[in-house]
Amino acid sequence: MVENITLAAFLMQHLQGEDRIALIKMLGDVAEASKKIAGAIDHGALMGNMGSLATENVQGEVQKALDVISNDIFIECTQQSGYVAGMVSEELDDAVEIAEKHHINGQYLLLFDPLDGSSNVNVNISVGTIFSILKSTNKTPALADFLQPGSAQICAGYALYGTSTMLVFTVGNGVNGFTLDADSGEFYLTHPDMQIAADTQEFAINMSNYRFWQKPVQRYIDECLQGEEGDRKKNFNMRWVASMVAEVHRILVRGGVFMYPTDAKSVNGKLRLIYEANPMSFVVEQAGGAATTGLERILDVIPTGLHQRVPVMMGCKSEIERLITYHQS
Ligand code: AHM
Ligand code: MG
Repeated sequence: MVENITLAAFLMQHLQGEDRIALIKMLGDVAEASKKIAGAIDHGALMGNMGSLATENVQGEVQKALDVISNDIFIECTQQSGYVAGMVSEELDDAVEIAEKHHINGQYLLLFDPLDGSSNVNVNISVGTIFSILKSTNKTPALADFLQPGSAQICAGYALYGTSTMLVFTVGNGVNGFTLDADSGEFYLTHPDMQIAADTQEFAINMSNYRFWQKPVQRYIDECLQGEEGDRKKNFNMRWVASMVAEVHRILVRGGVFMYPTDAKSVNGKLRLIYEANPMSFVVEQAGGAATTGLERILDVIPTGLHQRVPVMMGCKSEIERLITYHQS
């Protein structure tokens, strides 16, 4: 074990301020949900978890898709903390209201994508859960309470179901990563104070969309591909996992940039603002990186809908600054 500090001990020692007790409880619940989702993913086809909704397995039982199972697990584990007043999930059209009697201790909002990159499940490649915590001014949160800019988040992070299960989050003073010890069921601090490298030679983008991108993104990628012979005077490597959580985690560990920009097919990009782009942008900025739509800081975008999409470019700060310059010129 790199550091023998459990998640629970870390939270007790490091969290400060008026939200301390609420965050200890809510992050504990998110960790519990992540463990259970990891278990459902691990069992995969053995549990009949791989099918799509309303299909039957060989025993004639109705199968549930893993993203629906993950959504149910996340809600079940987090709704009864006494702190959560409302939730938004990628899997549900409308916000989930929590009755006032169930959040006697606070008015926090939990926004999440229970299983990001879920197209990877059937091919046994990494997926994740993304979450964001906001404060509500209303005891019974209205739509407007959920539509706060990402800069209002008090906590955000992700669980990565990869070669090991990890929980990575920020409460606004840096980023820390915890690895699940499957034997004890405890998360341990393994990646303290994660920082994105200041320099990189790696990018992540779905290259098959090249012809649909706008000029600034084409220019950036062209220059990466020209390598040593081009203006950048260095060779670049490329990765594409098709799981934002896995891409951002790789960037936190070994640097790089991740992009899902606007394109001619999807003019607002593909990723959702309030439960995908915002939490990941908060984490990336807290690790010394940057996150932009190309035209504005993602955390400054004022949301207009629960499932609104946004163009995303995030990671190594100097590369993001370069992309912003290309978009401005
Ligand atoms: P999802 O929330 O439906 O899983 O979609 C989001 C995912 C991201 O994790 C990933 O970056 C992107 O979609 C992959 O898109 P593509 O299929 O174009 O490669
Ligand atoms: Mg998603």
